[in-house]
Amino acid sequence: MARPGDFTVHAKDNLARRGTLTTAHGDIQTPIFMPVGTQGTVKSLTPRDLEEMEAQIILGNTYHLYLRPGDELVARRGGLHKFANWKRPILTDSGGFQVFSLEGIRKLSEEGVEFRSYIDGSKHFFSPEKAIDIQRNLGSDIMMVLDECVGYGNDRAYTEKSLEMTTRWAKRCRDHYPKGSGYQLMFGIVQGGFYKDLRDRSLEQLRGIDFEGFAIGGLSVGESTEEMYDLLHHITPKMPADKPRYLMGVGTPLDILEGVSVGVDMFDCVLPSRNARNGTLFTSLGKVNIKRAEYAEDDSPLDPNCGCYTCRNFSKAYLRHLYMAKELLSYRLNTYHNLYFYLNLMKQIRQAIEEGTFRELKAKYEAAYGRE
Ligand code: PRF
Ligand code: ZN
Repeated sequence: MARPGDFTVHAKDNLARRGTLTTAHGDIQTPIFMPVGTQGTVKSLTPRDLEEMEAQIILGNTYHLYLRPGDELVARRGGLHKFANWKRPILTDSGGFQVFSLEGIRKLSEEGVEFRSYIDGSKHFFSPEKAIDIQRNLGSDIMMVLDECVGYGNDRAYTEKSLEMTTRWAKRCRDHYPKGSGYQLMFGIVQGGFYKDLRDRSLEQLRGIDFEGFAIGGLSVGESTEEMYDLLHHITPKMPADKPRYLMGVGTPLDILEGVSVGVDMFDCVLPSRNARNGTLFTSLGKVNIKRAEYAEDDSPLDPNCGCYTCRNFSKAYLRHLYMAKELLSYRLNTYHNLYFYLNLMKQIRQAIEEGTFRELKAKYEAAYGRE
């Protein structure tokens, strides 16, 4: 019987891996994309929708759920799975990104980070231990350590100091919840900005701490695609081969294919759901901006090759109308399609790795999406 934290790689196609990660709420087939449910909901969708499109795991945010409705309130309701009626795995981000990117930080110290609520401006403090306590109250299957996501353009001295602190914080998180304390897994996060030797150092330090998986943080923070790919190619193959690798907050369909090609197993990003609400839709033939006038009387489906509820039942003309009228159904149908598209991309990726045809699949999407 597999136990939470077990990770098996079944097949490889060059560096791309096809694996299974076991959690307390079921197995995850990798490579996988995790829809983002920041506030305990993937915006506009029900758990039934997500199950129907075969979402295997969703993401929740420590930062948001701590501020509202409060992690203790969620714990009293039996945890996030029960509260949100989501029975499959959940990964929670630590707040390390939201605190640093969304709001004015008050004070960053060895002890932790003081920040102001984006809701009412009140002061709060996250230590590494506090970030874990909150994630224990939420009851996620995978907890992330508290890290500092270093923004693009920081100098070497700052980045070096920051990564050393992120390592100490990672150690404190693991010490606060040693391996085997419960069903929840804990992933470390590699930082180090765009300095390859600092990334190496971050990875070496984290490797010495017993995590069930490793994430790459601090990418997609304003750098060019070339810089991101260069770093991904450098660091991913060096990460422990027997543990899942998670690229945080990335990305476009091409970014995901690039990540998989160097050995990434897990992804999350707001792109498909956020773009859906802006009317930008991902299709097998490339991006479609549904608000364009050319679709006003277009009776064809959004994507002729898509089997989702939206594409099977509605025309581009109707989707454009809903968008222009700002109807609630626009958000829902568009989100359903975009997430279905991403999950279907991952399914194709898993199959291609098993069949040894990943290169061909990647080339096909590069043709449809063009390399920027
Ligand atoms: N750290 C954490 N969450 C994240 C990131 C990070 O660096 C990123 C960077 N793209 C997205 N989400 N904790
Ligand atoms: Zn569709």
